[in-house]
Amino acid sequence: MHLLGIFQFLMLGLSLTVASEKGTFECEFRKNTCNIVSCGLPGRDGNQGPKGEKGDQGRPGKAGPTGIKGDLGSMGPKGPKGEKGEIRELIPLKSQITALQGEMRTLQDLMQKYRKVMILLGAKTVDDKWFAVAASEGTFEEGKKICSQRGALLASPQNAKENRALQELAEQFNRKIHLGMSDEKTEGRFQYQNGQILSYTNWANGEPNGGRNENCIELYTNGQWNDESCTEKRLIVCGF
Ligand code: MAN
Ligand code: CA
Repeated sequence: MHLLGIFQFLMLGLSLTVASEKGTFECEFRKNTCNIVSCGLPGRDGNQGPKGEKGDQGRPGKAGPTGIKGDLGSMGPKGPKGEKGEIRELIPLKSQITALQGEMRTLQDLMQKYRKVMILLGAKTVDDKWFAVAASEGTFEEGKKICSQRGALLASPQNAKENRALQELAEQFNRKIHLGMSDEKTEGRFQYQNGQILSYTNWANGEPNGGRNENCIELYTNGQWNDESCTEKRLIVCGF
């Protein structure tokens, strides 16, 4: 009984020592080494807490594939009025035109001189046609040959203007001219060398009157025509 008393005394001392540690040790003890005897069974889990706040925005994802082309947009509004064109760009063009005009005048003067010399030599221009004296005399056949050798045809006036030019040559040389038309193929049916019927005539009064004896045409110095013999020798004028 004496030993039991000593043991109880020691246990009481130990209890008092533990209690004097301001409870700190006891709390630590309970936290770390809690057991059935000193703390009891753990309680049930608590209820689910309230929903948390919305998180921060995540990083943007990768770019998606290229989309299909959109429709054409509507026309935009009218733009502002442009500035006045650059007149300076026209300056070189103007000087070029002036230079060309000068060259044209020179050429025109030159043409005038050629025309005068040609007339002197027995040539005349009518629009785009040229007439030139090729021989002082020759028959119809000789005349056709001479002109053909020069790449031309015996003169065949096809309008009053051309006829007037030939008349001037006849006057200048004071000779009648063999024209390039005849009715050798068909009597009374005068035609050009290419076979076409005459589109212009300038017969003198009463002409043609020679029938089968006069199948060619001569041009008088007054410009009128007479049917005459193809073998007569006349001034030969070629048409180019
Ligand atoms: C006169 C006229 C013409 C005729 C010639 C022939 O001038 O009768 O019609 O062609 O003579 O030389
Ligand atoms: Ca005649």
